[in-house]
Amino acid sequence: MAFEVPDLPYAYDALEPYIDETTMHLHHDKHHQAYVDKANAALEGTEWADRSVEDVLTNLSSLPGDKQTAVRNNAGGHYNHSLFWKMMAPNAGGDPTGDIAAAISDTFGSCDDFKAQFKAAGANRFGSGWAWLVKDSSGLAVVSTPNQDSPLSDGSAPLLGVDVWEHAYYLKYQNKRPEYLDAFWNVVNWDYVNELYAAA
Ligand code: MN3
Repeated sequence: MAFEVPDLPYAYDALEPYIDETTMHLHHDKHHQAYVDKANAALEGTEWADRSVEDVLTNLSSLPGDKQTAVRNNAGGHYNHSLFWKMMAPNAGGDPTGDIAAAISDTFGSCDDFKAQFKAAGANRFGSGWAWLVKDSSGLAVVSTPNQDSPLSDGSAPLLGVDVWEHAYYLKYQNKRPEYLDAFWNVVNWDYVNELYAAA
């Protein structure tokens, strides 16, 4: 089945004032839809057309050579954004909870040290991309990916990600990406991060 943009799990204005309603409309309805449309177009007629997005992204090098870039960018965009909507929630945010809280403290020393590292990964990503908390074979790590590359394609399980493409923040924060990254902590859905951590 072709990929589809999932509905937002909350209203478009639910993340105000941290993430504005206009950005959510454009980001979800236009940007995410474009990734879905282009991923479907790239996969159409190939044996990968009915595979899950996770399957496609973990096997990029097995795809037809002339499809790999389009799929990396657009199936990656679909997957990353599908996670991103669920990684945020209204009436959420604050410090980590549950098992991930202990794992973060063990790995990074403290929640504040983790937040500083995650923010730096997002602020220092040159151009467009993402900052992530991932689980790989050695444990938790903060990484950054360019464009729409997914941690999945590097063999890591994404647990929390923040989109630092300008389309994610420019209407409200203009050039102040670090302010957007600070605001992001107010909408992090730690329940979902814990779900991903348990499944990783
Ligand atoms: Mn985006």
